[in-house]
Amino acid sequence: MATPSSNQVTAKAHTNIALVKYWGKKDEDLIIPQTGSLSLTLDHFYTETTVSFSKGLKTDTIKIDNQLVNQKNWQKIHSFLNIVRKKAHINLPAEVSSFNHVPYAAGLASSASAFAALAAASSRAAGLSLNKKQLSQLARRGSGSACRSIFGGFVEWIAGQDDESSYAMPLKSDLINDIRIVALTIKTSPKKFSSRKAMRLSVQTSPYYKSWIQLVKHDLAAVKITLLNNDFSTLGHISELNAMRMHALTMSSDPSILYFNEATLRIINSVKQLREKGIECYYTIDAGPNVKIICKEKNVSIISKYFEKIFDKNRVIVAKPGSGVTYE
Ligand code: 2P0
Repeated sequence: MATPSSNQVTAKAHTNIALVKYWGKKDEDLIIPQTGSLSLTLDHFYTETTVSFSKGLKTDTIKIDNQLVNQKNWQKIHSFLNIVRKKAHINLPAEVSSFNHVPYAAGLASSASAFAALAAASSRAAGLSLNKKQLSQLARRGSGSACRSIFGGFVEWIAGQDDESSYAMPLKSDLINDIRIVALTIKTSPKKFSSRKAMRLSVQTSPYYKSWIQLVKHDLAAVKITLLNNDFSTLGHISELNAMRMHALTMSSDPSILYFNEATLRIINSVKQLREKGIECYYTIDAGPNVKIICKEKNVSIISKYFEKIFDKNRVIVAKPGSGVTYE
């Protein structure tokens, strides 16, 4: 049995961008996805979280960026901490303080880095000593994409069918040295449909959902081959198509959800124009209007400058591959 501990532990985790997307669960409670997915962890965006368990508290005290969280977020994090307490056989309230270095407007899921950092800090503070696979399984319970942020670089989330068999693992590829993400942050208002709600609607109402399951099997296998062969062009091509097909699911669900806005379409067309000019780049889009451009290091400067002319300079953020979860 783990020893109850009031030791304060701080962990840091980076966010990730999916190249083959996770979109839909087969178990809502355990967060078991319908399909596997594949991502790249990014260096620029991260969450740092400090956790201690203490007899001196009446209930969990949770702050994000120095502010007490609202009831909805408190409940979500409290439920996650209950999983940790159960595993560690402790019954002490926690003090959690988290800082997000993920610009809200970047449209990069802070829930991935947030739950990866919380899983690492809370489990260790509770006296558990989990390996990275176990941390990935635990982070998944907070937010699906968080299981991938335990690891750095390219990461595959193996869908599995239960708590034990659903986890992420790192994938090796020399492409890691050269791949870059240019994130274009074009939107600041909160989205109407959370990913969680939107993916549930897609599973329940999109007539194309069954095809998506087959498609992802194909895309995952194909992307893993591109990683082995250092084939950036095919990796970019598949990532771009996979993103558009995920959006076809949201558009074809009832109610129909369109995450794109005018700026999104403008950037999509710009990426195509850049490609026609011989500057190799591809786009991917998550559950929001922001676009992330996948390119090689040698083209970062020309792509950044191109978009800095259209948007503000501070809306163009260049990210490199990032590391997995670390402790301070
Ligand atoms: C992904 N997204 O693979 C996909 C692509 C957004 C678009 O994972 O319900 O916050 O907490 O498991 O992980 C965002 O969804 O959803 C996401 P939950 P999560 O990155």
